[in-house]
Amino acid sequence: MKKSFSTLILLLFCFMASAHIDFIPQPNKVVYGDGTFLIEKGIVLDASAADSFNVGYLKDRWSRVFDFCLSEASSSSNVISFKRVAGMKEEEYGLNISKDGIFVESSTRSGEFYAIQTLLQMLPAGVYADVKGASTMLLKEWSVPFISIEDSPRFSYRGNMFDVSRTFFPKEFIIRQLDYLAYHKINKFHWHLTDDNGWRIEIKSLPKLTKEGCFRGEDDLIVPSFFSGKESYGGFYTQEEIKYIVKYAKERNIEIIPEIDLPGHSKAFASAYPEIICNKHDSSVQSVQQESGNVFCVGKESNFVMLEKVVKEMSKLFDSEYIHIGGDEVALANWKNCDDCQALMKREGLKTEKELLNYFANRMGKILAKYGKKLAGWEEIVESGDLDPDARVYAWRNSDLGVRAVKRGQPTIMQIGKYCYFDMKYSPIERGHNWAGIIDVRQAYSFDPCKFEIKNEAYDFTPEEEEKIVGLQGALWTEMLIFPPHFAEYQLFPRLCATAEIGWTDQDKRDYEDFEKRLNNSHYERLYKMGIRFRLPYPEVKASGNVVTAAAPFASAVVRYSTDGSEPTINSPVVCGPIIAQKQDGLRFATFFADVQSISVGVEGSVKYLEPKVKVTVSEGLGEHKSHTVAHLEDYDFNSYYTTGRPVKKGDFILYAFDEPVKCSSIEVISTIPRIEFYGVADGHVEYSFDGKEFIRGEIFRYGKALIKPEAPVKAVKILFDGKGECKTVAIQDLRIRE
Ligand code: TNX
Repeated sequence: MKKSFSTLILLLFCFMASAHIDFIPQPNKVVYGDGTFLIEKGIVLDASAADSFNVGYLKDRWSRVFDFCLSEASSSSNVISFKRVAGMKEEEYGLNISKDGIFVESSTRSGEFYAIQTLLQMLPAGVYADVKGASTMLLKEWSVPFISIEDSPRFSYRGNMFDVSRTFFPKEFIIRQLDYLAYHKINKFHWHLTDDNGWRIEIKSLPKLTKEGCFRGEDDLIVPSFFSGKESYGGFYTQEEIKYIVKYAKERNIEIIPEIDLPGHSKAFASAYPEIICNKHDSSVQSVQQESGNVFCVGKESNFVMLEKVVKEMSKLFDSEYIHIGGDEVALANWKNCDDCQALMKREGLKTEKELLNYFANRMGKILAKYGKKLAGWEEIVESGDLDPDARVYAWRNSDLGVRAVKRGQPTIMQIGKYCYFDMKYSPIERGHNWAGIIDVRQAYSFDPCKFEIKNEAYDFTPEEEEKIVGLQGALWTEMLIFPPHFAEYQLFPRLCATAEIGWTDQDKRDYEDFEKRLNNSHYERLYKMGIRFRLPYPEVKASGNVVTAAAPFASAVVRYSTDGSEPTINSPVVCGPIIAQKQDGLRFATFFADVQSISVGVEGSVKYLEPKVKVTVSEGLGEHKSHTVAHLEDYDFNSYYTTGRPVKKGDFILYAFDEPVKCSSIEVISTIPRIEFYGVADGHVEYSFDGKEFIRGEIFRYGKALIKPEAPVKAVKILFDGKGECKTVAIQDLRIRE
């Protein structure tokens, strides 16, 4: 008995000693040695050659977990040593742990910084905590395995694109985001600073941009959008804030590439300075996002004078080589109708409006060059016409255009929709867009920026072409992120962890199953300590007769459940085995990792909605879209829906009259198109009636939804519009009526 106990201890010790670290991103060469080094009081930091920011950074993180500080001294044992050596590349480092301590080598401060990041992943996850010792008792010791790491990244560009126009994120949020990127060795932050729904960067010589172009609301020049509400919504970064953010990023080896989205996506600019659009303006010409009057006229020289002012100020604020000028989704018909644009095309010998877009990009390139910056833009800028060989192209829609940019010899960043768009849904039942497909973590991870298919055939780049692929980035567009708080983090993590590994780790060393294991075993906990409200997979729920099981997606997560149809919370009971339930429609299950939770799911098919006969009418003139007619509201097919024929006005209504009063516990009234939160009721409420004559006022719509809990059988339901909302057509789904 005694013997087997000591064998167990020995086994445990061996296991611990050889325990592998769940690094993300995986370093490119890792060799484990035999043994461990014990970090304890007395260890010193020998870092006289190291960058002083890096030293302070390490000490600061250290203080989150250890109850002794790292004092500096030169030493060859019991040490964390940083040495600068010649001949290593930018971002490259070596990290060796032996009985004498932890030894880092690099030629650059960036290599040093990434050695620190790798080291942090070998320490308890508490190193990422905001507050010292907040969630962990401070430790007296910690052992790390003997290890030898030689590491450098696959791509020099490993990025995150972040849209702060559709949803505004204040400075503090951006700072945190930069920390998260640094922890993942992501080194580029593509800051999408302007779009139709708000201009977010202070330009002193064009003050109206942030006086008027950065707020949207009922009384503002820009109309509300994406459920931003009647009140003024918005904000901007002052030049002082931008300088602070750029410096903060740089210290963490992150370069910020600012984007001003031109010449389309410019409604915010045009709201402040309406003179920028073409003189002959046809408001029926709309961009894909249903905006009209959001395109700069290329024929007006005065526009380039204005844009030069913007570039001039920006070039002083950002230290990046490139400034991104957009170029995507321009409603070209604006230029077709414009005499000035047409005259310019004639003068320049341009045959199509696409060529005019290329001309615009090249003009911007010249302005940028004057201020020491290079041109970057979305793939459209190289669709018709040449660019300066240095101009950087960001491919986004599909592989063909990425390949085309590379073949033209442009340095290219791959942000290919079906892998890199983190505003897409993780699964069909979660929130987000789906135009580029459903992107679960596996799909995001499966991307190889140097391997493409064109028309289902593999396209092999030549080595020279491959050189042009500078890297990749994960993109967060933020149309659907105004609620709830932290939803940006849900959409980004853990998908951005996949981006980090694609960018850093050689293709032949990447494996999804292994990545998932590292994520589950260690990295979720790190994300948790960082304070990120990440996305967790929901539980797998199965029912067989009256036996229901719900499995957590990985070992350190649990499933909690409720029985009354409500959302499970941290206080809900944990599922510990099969649940016996005759009636299953009230069961809801969610995965929990500490207090971070997944979406909840029920037993499939257990909720049956009532389908009483109903007649739907709408107020005079509200009309209907030709494919989404009023009749769709009467068929209880939750995939079909009704869309108004014009934008709504105060006083418009939609009336559902049941043939017979309906006895029910609740009625969910849902606007927006099914499964995507667009075209919702932004300013309205519901009413319901027991006799079809007298109506009782119910909830107002919040984020496109309202719930009725009637006290008696319901004869009629009415949706009433209290204002013009977002000045767009509105989509309504069938009522969901519960027994
Ligand atoms: C396309 S990607 C856009 C964005 C949208 C996004 C939504 C690109 C250059 N343009 O304006 O926000 O789709 O997924």
